[in-house]
This record gives sequence, structure tokens and C-alpha cells, in this order.
Amino acid sequence: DIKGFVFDLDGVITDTSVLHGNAWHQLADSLGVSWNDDLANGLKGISRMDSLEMILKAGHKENDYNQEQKVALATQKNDNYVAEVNKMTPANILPGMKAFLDDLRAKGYQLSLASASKNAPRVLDKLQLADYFPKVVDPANLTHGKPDPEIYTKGAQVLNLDPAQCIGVEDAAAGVQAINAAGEVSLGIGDAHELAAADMVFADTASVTLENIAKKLG
Ligand code: B16
Ligand code: MG
Repeated sequence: DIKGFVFDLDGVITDTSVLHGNAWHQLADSLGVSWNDDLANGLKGISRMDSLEMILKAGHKENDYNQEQKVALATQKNDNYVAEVNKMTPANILPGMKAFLDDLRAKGYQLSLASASKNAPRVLDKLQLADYFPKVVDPANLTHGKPDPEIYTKGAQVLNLDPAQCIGVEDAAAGVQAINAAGEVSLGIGDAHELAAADMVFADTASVTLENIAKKLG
């Protein structure tokens, strides 16, 4: 029986993926790395430093900067990103997600957060959702990022649940892979082809309800 839900944040609860994308796009432009949709999609769910590496590699510039310079570039991107996050309000919660979280809470499901973002607590605060997620996996303590299962394994652990008792909710292919490898039921939100590995896929957040999940679980 399902007893808990382990949530991704960016692209699931709110669309910070657009803000991340804009901030990386700005940095890529300043480095002379050309930007495209594939690069933008590939960064979803990927940690800050791994994202920077992907961008530098796309422009064949991964050897042009030392570690200290790379940290400075990542900090520059993050400063721009945080300035945008600070403008967020509960109106930035994706359609249907507040109602879904309320329903889950009312029905006694346990909730945890498995976001790769170090800014997740700030984002939850801005959305006024911090109360819903007393259990947040700290990405600073992870050895491996998504698609490694570690963050989702910990997402179940903090709830004292077996992975099989949890549904992991993701918008990114790397995240779905992580959920599957952790032994949880994977719920993907987005393009059915991109998220083909998920146990169930919903086209958008508004269609994610307990009723629709029950139908797909059969
Ligand atoms: P930060 P998620 C991920 O969040 C984002 O999808 C990804 O684009 C971002 O680089 C990563 O968090 C790290 O974020 O720079 O704020 O630590 O999708 O796992 O909720
Ligand atoms: Mg995401």
C-alpha cells in the first residue's frame, strides 16, 4: 500500500525550471556557449556544478576554467536565480498542486521533498508550502545526484517507509530513473516519450489527483 509521496520541486510544485533556464542561458551567453532546448532540458534535475559542467562541455570550454573559477561562475548564476526566486509568491504554485497536497495531507499520506536544489527551502518558503514538507532531503549531503537513486532512497527513509510504499513525483527523465532505481513507484509529469520509463505519466500537474493515480495503478 502507498503511504507516502516523495516530491521533486522544480517542474513539479512550481516552475522554477524556467528561472533556472533563464539564469543559465544568461551565463552561457556571457561565456559564448550557444544555448538550445536540448541543453535546457538536459539540465533539469541536475545539480548546480554538474549543470555548469554540461554547459561548458557543450561549448568545448570545460578545460578553460579552474575549479575556483567554476565555483565563481556557478555563484554568479545562483545570485541571478535567487533574485528571481525572491519575487515568487503562492501564485507560482503549478495548477492543481496546492489542492493535491491538501488532499494528500487530509488523507494522511506522508510527504517528503527530494529536490536537487539547495534553494528548495527558500522556494518552499516563498510559496508558503514549508509546513507541508517538514522532511526535506538536504542535497548538500548527497554523494551522487539524480539519476542516482540516493536522493529518492533518502526521501523514503526520512518518512520511515519502504521505498515500495512511496510514489516519487518527477518532471525530469533523470529523476524518473532515480525513482525507479530506488524501488519506488514513479509518477512522471510531462512528455510521455521523454518520461517513458515512468510507471505512470500525466501530461500536466492539473491532472495529478489521487483519483487519477488510483485509476492508473489499476
Ligand atoms: P540549485 P529539482 C533541480 O531541482 C533543478 O531541476 C536543476 O535545474 C538545478 O540545477 C538543481 O535543482 C540545483 O539547483 O542550483 O538551486 O541548488 O528538479 O531536483 O527540484
Ligand atoms: Mg524537477
